[in-house]
Amino acid sequence: MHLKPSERGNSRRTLVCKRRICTIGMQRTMHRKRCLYLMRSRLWFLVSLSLGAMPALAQGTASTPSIFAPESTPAHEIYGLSLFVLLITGTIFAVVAGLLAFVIVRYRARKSDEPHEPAQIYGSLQVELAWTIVPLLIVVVLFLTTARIIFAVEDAPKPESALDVTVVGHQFWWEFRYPKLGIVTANELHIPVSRRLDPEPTYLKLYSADVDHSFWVPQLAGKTDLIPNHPNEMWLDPLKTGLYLGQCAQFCGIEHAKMLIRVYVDTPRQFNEWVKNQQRPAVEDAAVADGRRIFETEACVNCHTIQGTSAHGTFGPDLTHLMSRATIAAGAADNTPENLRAWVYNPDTFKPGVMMPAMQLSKEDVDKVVVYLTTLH
Ligand code: HEC
Ligand SMILES: [Cu+2]
Repeated sequence: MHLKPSERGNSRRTLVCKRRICTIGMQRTMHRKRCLYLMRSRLWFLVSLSLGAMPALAQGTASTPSIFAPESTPAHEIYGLSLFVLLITGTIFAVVAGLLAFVIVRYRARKSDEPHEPAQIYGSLQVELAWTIVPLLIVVVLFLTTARIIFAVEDAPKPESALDVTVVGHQFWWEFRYPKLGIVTANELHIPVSRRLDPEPTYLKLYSADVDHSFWVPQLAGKTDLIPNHPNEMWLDPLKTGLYLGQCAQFCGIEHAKMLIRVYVDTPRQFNEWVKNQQRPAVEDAAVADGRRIFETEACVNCHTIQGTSAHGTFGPDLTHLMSRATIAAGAADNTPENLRAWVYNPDTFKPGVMMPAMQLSKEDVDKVVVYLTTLH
């Protein structure tokens, strides 16, 4: 069947439309309108989606863990390596794409050309050797440089002054234990700033209480998995104080995306003050005895520890110094009385599918418990 070019265009559009969206038998103009409408609404959807994401990105380094701003030796090493790999692969891309573009343009079929088959070439030892050996060499170079960085990071000698922290991954939160300091906390890791001349790195021993997790704070080090029954180790030595964000980098269940990490790199003074406060037993305030009694008589004690009370559970985060943390539920919400109330009333508000059940307390009891919790500095 022969169609004029204009008809051809239209009939093609009709075909696409029929398959994708339109009902049969519509007039062509209708098709075009519906198509435009659909395309426009899709475009708007994408635009509003990206606009919606803007504020999160615009909040800057505090909300966007960047792999391009390393602040600790392992992260610097990885960053350097990634630039090297990018340089090599970028060069390959430029050469291949450039040659391809050149050939497509320079040797395109022209109107004046006689229709004929291009010259056929079979086998060329030189060319085949070249495209086997050159990529092989490139891969060997990439492999060796990567191996060198891995071993340099893994075999770095551990100084006496290093701080030891045990990290336990849980669905869906992080437990941090400082065995030499007798501290147990959750989700927010405090470490001292390191110094170039007198390094004070932090060594993390990584365990898992359930499934695979992965500890990843991009600005401080590469990812390391927390594997059940297979302890791993990693270290950090940030030279700049501040807050570094990270997250679980291994899908570990329904709330994996809300398993965030906050690493506070403190000055030595801040760190010592934090340690002293964490080592104190829980605050006991007679004014909130009601809330404490409810906490101690509910199942809360089976899952949570509060030093100096009958609560010794380890299934959930240690709450002894709950109010020293800026967020709750592994960064899912700010640590405010309203959020605590919403959380204790029904944790699914922030994290659907979380491992803490809604305890079916009355609103008044929740209020009392939360008033108690807010005294735990
Ligand atoms: C079955 C065990 C279990 C019980 C019972 C339980 N919790 Fe939890 N709780 C958890 C787990 C697990 C988390 C961590 C959830 C997450 O972040 O994914 C948690 C988190 C919390 C947090 C946030 C802590 C933080 O630093 O992120 C608070 C506060 C809390 N629970 C209070 C309570 C109170 C109050 C009760 C009793 C009314 C209670 N929980 C009962 C398991 C439990
Ligand atoms: Cu996880």
